[in-house]
Amino acid sequence: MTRRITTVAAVHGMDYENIGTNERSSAIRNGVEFFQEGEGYRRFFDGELRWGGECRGEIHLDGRVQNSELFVQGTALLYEADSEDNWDLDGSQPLQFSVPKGATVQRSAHVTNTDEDAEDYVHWDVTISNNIVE
Ligand SMILES: [Ca+2]
Ligand SMILES: [Ca+2]
Ligand SMILES: [Ca+2]
Repeated sequence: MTRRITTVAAVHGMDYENIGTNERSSAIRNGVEFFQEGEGYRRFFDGELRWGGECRGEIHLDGRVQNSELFVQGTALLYEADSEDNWDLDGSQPLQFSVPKGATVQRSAHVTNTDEDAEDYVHWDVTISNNIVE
């Protein structure tokens, strides 16, 4: 049986500034993906927020369906340096949870800049629904 996996991710972030006002941004990201029973883990959602000239938040979710339940493994990342395209990883948080058949589950990830003395963060509220395709 095919499952339809619907993801809605609300994201907001803060870019700390030594001088002047901290820079904030927010967005909503959506995704729909289909899984067959027993497939191996594969990517079903990528989300990104770039803001403030220095920050990029990312979230990556992989899943597999077993007995109609969706098992999710993922990671939320915060990159911060002198451009939004930087690869200076300053924080990460793993995600692991499951979404029973017919259910909607919400999980949050709050990633702070743990590498430097800064107050940058990115926050994700992810809502995933696992429905049968009729
Ligand atoms: Ca900054
Ligand atoms: Ca900035
Ligand atoms: Ca940095």
